[in-house]
Amino acid sequence: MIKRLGDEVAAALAAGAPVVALESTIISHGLPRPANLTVAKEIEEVVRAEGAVPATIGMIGGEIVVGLDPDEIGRLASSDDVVKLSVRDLAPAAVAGVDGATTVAATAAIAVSAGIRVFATGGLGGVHRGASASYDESADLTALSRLPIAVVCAGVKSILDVSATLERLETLGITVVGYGTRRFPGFYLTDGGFDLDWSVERPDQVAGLLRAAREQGVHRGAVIVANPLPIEEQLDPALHERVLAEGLAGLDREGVTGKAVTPYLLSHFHEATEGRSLDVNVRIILRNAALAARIAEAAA
Ligand code: PSU
Ligand code: MN
Repeated sequence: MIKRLGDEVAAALAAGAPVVALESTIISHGLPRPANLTVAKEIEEVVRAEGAVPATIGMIGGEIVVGLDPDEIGRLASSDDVVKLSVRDLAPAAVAGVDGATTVAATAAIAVSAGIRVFATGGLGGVHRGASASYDESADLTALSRLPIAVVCAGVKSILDVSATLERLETLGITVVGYGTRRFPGFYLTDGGFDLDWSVERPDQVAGLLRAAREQGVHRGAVIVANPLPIEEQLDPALHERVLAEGLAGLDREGVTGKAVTPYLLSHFHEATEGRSLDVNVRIILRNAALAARIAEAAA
């Protein structure tokens, strides 16, 4: 098949029960082994504990799967041959018959095509530092400008140009609401340094916002629900600044470009902080998964 729903996801969608889409690139390219597999399972458990059905999305042997089973998740977590797939890669990857992990862009596009309206991830892709020369801006942004889905994330990683990313989110007409805050979160850091125009306090308000957008029938882009870490759980800002500077210098020195940039910087953080950034990353993902499940329930 070209696209297949897992049994549980198919049943939940047919019944109008809450479903949360989850991406697979964080599993294959965003987190180090073997923590990646443990975390992938924990994310699903958190979604279930909140009463929703998890739909981890990826590609197995060229087939898009919405609701990977545990064996398939294990395959994406442990093989060296998993290809990072954005939206434009999906058709060639199907023809090549590869195993692939979907980015935020591809996961959101597949989720919407399957009728899923809530998605949890760690942090979005965005505008990279130096993008005015390199043009390196994640396809996550343009994809989300066209997709009616709520994306729960902790903002965009501080490895990016956060200010430029916020400008592009505005230009592309992507709604951004802070969850319990009017400050845009900085992924590892609670506060990314910029104000937001809107905030919500409860999951049912996000559900109401999605309903309003549907009933208005005007805005067709995504709603980013920016969920910050509590301040006591953030990465130490001084450590963060030092490790980031080293990572950016490493990119230059080793000539890393294109879709290798995000995985390179993430793994640098995990190594250079001796796992502290990994712990923070995992907390972010689990908190976002729990919130997404509550939103999905309120919207169901
Ligand atoms: N944020 C994370 N970990 C990740 C990513 C984002 O905390 O692994 C992944 C997501 O899948 C996102 C992708 O869609 O990186 C963006 O990559 P690029 O910049 O190449 O578009
Ligand atoms: Mn890129």
